[in-house]
Amino acid sequence: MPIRTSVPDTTSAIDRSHPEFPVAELVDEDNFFKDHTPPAYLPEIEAQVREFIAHHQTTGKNVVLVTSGGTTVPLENNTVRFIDNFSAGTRGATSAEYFLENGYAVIFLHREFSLLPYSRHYSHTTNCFLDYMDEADGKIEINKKFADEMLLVLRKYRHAKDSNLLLLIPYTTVNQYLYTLQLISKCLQVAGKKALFYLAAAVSDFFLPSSKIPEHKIQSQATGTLVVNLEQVPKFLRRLVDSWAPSAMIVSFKLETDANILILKAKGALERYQHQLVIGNLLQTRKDEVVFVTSTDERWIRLTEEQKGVVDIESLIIPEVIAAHTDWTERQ
Ligand code: 9Z3
Repeated sequence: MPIRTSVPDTTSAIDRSHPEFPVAELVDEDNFFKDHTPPAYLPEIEAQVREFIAHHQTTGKNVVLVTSGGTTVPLENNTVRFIDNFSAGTRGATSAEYFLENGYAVIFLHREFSLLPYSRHYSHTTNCFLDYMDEADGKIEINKKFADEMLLVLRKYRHAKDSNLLLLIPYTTVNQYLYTLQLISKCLQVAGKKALFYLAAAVSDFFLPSSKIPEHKIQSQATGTLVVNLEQVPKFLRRLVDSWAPSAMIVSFKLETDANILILKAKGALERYQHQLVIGNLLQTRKDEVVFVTSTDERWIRLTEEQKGVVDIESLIIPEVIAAHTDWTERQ
């Protein structure tokens, strides 16, 4: 049975005796886990992750955790409404393919129903998947126009699957994401320097603590307004760098919409969390250019005019990230 993260947990509801959730400080990561219950399926995921990592201890492959998609913040336990973070999952799913092509094993922590490696070529497109099919002599076949490319994708997909190179782990809510990220990080400790974190998921900065979430759908009020007081999500990247995965290389993404603050914010994240690399991107141009920011350097990677819309920018990003990982590993 596949794990379904989009099914809400309805066992808790508003608890007015619960103390106010404090503003984000060092102890907040601990408070967060103290005040929020882990998803019930977590032990199942732990078994899958441990098995996958143990397998790649024997193959000797580097293992990358790619996070992808946006987290949700439910406003009700029986969730009708939620706040979402923007991400189709293109960056994560495409990057995972290039990591696989370059010899990494991939744990793909993704928003359930967002884009997946390989199937992304045929799902969520403007075409229905049936547009890729034709009928010939009463049988279904792949439309000749797409067949050659689909064969290449199929071969790569089968290779990843048959060689146990790709582990798909879903999340939906920010709570599920954080618990699962923590779990996988701790499991990956055994891989030491061979572990790489590539954090492309769009994680909410704000959330509603479980003690303030009503069980049932919020009813419209006589006033006609709904006021929601969100708390700040603790900055988990610091905990990831310091204690969950201190021996791994960590790459995070910084998303902005204002070009004037992108580099500043990326540098701020590096200083704050002391990890190895921040990849900055703007929502408007994310498919065409990104900037690599390290403690010593900032460097743009851009598609040429001819490449735009034809070449995946991830085909340029991933070899650079891998070179940085190799270089960093050698210097440790
Ligand atoms: C990104 O910046 C990703 O590249 C995108 C990819 C979400 C823009 P798509 O899936 O989009 O291809 O549609 N991810 C990081 C977003 C984020 O929330 N970063 C945090 C921040 O900027 C730091 S972890 O503060």
